[in-house]
Amino acid sequence: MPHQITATVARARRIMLTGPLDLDGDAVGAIVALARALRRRWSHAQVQVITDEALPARYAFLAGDDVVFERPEAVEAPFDLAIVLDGDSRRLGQASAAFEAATVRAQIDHHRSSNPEWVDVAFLDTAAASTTELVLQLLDWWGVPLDASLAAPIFAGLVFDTSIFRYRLTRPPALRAAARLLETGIDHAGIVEQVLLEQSEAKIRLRGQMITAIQRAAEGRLAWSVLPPGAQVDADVGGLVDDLVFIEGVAVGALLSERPDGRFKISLRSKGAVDVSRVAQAIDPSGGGHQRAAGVNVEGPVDRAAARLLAAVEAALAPVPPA
Ligand SMILES: [Mn+2]
Repeated sequence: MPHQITATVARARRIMLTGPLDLDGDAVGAIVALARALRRRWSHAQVQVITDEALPARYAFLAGDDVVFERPEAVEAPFDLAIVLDGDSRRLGQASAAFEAATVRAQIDHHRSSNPEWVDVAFLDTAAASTTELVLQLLDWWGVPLDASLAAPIFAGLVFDTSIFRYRLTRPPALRAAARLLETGIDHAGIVEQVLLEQSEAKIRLRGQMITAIQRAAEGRLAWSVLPPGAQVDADVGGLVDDLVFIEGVAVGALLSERPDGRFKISLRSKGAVDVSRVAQAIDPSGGGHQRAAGVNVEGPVDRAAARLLAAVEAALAPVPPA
């Protein structure tokens, strides 16, 4: 609840903000907006952003010079409070030690798979379109005036997670929030271009390879593909899987890509009939996400990863036997 996290924040002097592996537009936007808001509301607080990976270049314009994403080596002493935004505390990579060492551990998130029992203080709302929407609620709760430096990262998270207000989790509060954000004068079209539309040539070519390698399974209701080895290193693969689920007759789209550590990331999308956050967890308990968008990392080789994917999707698509 907002009042619980507010009381926790007000008591803390040294605060760590972090996000899960594979930082996306919502995680970065939420971290940046919250860091700025905390410094304005509680000027005595020292806010440090600690993440496993460096800030992805695509989002550098959101962070500016004032919000620095530091690696876990930069941590000198335990924090009074550590807050994970937009994901669960078990996916922090090397930032995990600093998170766990904090006196109080908190989470602000909208994922269905998050469990408030994993942290001391949780502000979770699965109805929120983005974690940045929850950060906006906190700003209002704290009386921090909304300006363009706060509105831009909040808007970035909102457009990233709704894919520019297309997904079903776009509800009236998200659109009302968007109107308020635009009233601050942010360059909303520019943010959409930088966060979502602009892509590297490598990614466009990768999309071609993914499309060429499409396979169908589960009586055609699953469309899946595998990216060539090393693709994750060469190009940001986020969003490619969307192309697979919007093939006619397909219920679930899945994309396998090899991670730098040799494991495979399985990205899942659903048109709605299948809850892919459950499919992800059926593949491996570490998986999770949303009903229509989820993911899980599994061991290779690729044939074994694909077999686990196909088994889980076929089970999810199987008709329920009559009672
Ligand atoms: Mn999110």
